[in-house]
Amino acid sequence: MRVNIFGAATVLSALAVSVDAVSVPVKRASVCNGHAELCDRSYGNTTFVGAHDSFAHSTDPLALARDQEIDIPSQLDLGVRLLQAQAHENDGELHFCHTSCALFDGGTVQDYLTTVKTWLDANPNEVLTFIFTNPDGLSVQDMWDPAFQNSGIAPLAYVPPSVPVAQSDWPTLGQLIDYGKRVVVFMDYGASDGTTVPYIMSEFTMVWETPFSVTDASFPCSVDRTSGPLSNEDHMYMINHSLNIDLLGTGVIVSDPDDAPTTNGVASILANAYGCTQFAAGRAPSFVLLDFVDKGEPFQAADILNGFS
Ligand SMILES: *[C@@H]1O[C@H](CO)[C@@H](O)[C@H](O)[C@H]1NC(C)=O
Ligand SMILES: CC(=O)N[C@H]1CO[C@H](CO)[C@@H](O)[C@@H]1O
Repeated sequence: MRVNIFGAATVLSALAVSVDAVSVPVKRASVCNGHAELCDRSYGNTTFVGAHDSFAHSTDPLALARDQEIDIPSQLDLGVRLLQAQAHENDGELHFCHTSCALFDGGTVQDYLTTVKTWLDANPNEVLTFIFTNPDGLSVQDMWDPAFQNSGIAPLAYVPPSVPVAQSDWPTLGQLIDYGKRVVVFMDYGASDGTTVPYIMSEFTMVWETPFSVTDASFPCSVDRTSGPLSNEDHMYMINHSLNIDLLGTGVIVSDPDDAPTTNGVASILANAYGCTQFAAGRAPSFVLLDFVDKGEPFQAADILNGFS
């Protein structure tokens, strides 16, 4: 009897697969980004920890332009699921550099993406977001797309049916994983808005940010960079939660590793997040962007914001 029921179910599910082989995934993820509950949670309703200037990692305390201490695979292994980075052209190639390549050169974007692809292959049930900063407006088609294609990440990148996507309209993490589209790519300037390179999406039409280069430890919240036509409440949002110090009163703003255990502590992150909910219909931030992600308890804070503790 048991055997028969089992057999019938197998035939039925095999039928479902053959009838709609293109759109029905054969296997469904049961744990997504480390939590079973997140498989049914909309991407737009999930809080992710992000690494600011993820490529600018160094253990040398004299490397003042560093914003991280640990490398990209270590950041991802810790639980970082948003990688932020800023690119410039260096010798005709796209490099991740902090402000200028003379100050901190993190190597080519293609090498960086290849490193991330290796990690994604080893961690198939993880959804990852990139927010890339393109201050020089370098061509998405000629410079960015080749780096994504050559690294093998482009086929994993999610392309929504139309843009901008409202906060409540994103697929669940389970859907992104099941359909093999578990990388979400945003760019601040120069995205092609669904035309030439549709997987590189315009950040501010869907994600607003709090101010950056903050030197006030109380992190007063306000909506800084954003763009229409969606209302701010229909955007996801990112808190830029890193505290900077004015280097010896010179006006040069650098990130302060000594302070990171406090800034990345649960109390400081939650206070910043709760200060922002007034601009987001009571919702928590989608992204908590941090310097020195290995300090403090940011993943505990994200668990609280996601309702897990
Ligand atoms: C997700 O939705 C719940 C319930 O409305 C809310 O409490 C939480 O802040 C939301 N989180 C995000 C990141 O939108
Ligand atoms: C201080 C800080 O973290 N600033 C960052 C806020 O986010 C934007 C966009 O991702 C970055 O360009 C800033 O450097």
